[in-house]
Amino acid sequence: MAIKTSRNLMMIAGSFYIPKENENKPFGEDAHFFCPSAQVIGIADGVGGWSRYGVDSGEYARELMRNAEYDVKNYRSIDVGPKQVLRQAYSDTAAAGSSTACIISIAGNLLLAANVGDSGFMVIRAGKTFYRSPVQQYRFNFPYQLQKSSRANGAEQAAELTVEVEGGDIVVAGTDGLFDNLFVDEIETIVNDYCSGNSKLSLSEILATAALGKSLDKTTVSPFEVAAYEAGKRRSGGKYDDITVVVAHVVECSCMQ
Ligand SMILES: [Mn+2]
Repeated sequence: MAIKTSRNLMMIAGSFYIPKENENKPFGEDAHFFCPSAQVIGIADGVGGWSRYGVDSGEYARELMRNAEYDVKNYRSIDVGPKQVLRQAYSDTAAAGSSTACIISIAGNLLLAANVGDSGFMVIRAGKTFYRSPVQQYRFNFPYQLQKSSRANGAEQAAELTVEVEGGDIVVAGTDGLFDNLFVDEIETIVNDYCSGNSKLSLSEILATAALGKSLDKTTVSPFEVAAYEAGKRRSGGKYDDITVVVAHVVECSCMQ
């Protein structure tokens, strides 16, 4: 039998998570995973407003991501697409609360994603931002979110995104703790410095640490402050939040078929 060899793309990913300091919520409200065998990234950000009802939305986000990871490993909904993974994980999740969610996969030369809310990703090619996923929100600081037992907040509202990628591209995915604190050009600069240097830290850790630095700085200008201003509100400096960063390097591989 002849063995066909084709060029294919895959993601090699690493992640870094900095939860907000809160003794009642040691894990924060973000959750994420990377499944190398299925080539799937998942990111979720539990919505904090539930705290006033005594609900830890981090539970919802973590259960949602556990279910998504279990699904891609065992049931391969990913063969249908990221939105099917989200549908399945959403219907399997029983915790109270709500969460944004982003599922990213790669098929051939296409990056595929299903995204609800304001987590998301960008693709950097040759040092420049090539793509940034759109944010879904009802209004400032109020993103679309998945919530159990709510017809208005299900997986069907996920935006389905398709981006052509090539070897050498860098995918930076994260929650709003990253994107509300670092501007796109700041992320580009960090990525380019990393690629031309020889840091012993991972790129995801460097990005998360930079976002944390800005989140604690009340004198800096942040994307959050700019968005607030555009919405007629005043917020100064960064936004202290849970910070999740997943960085995936897109590489060519020879795969036997
Ligand atoms: Mn957040």
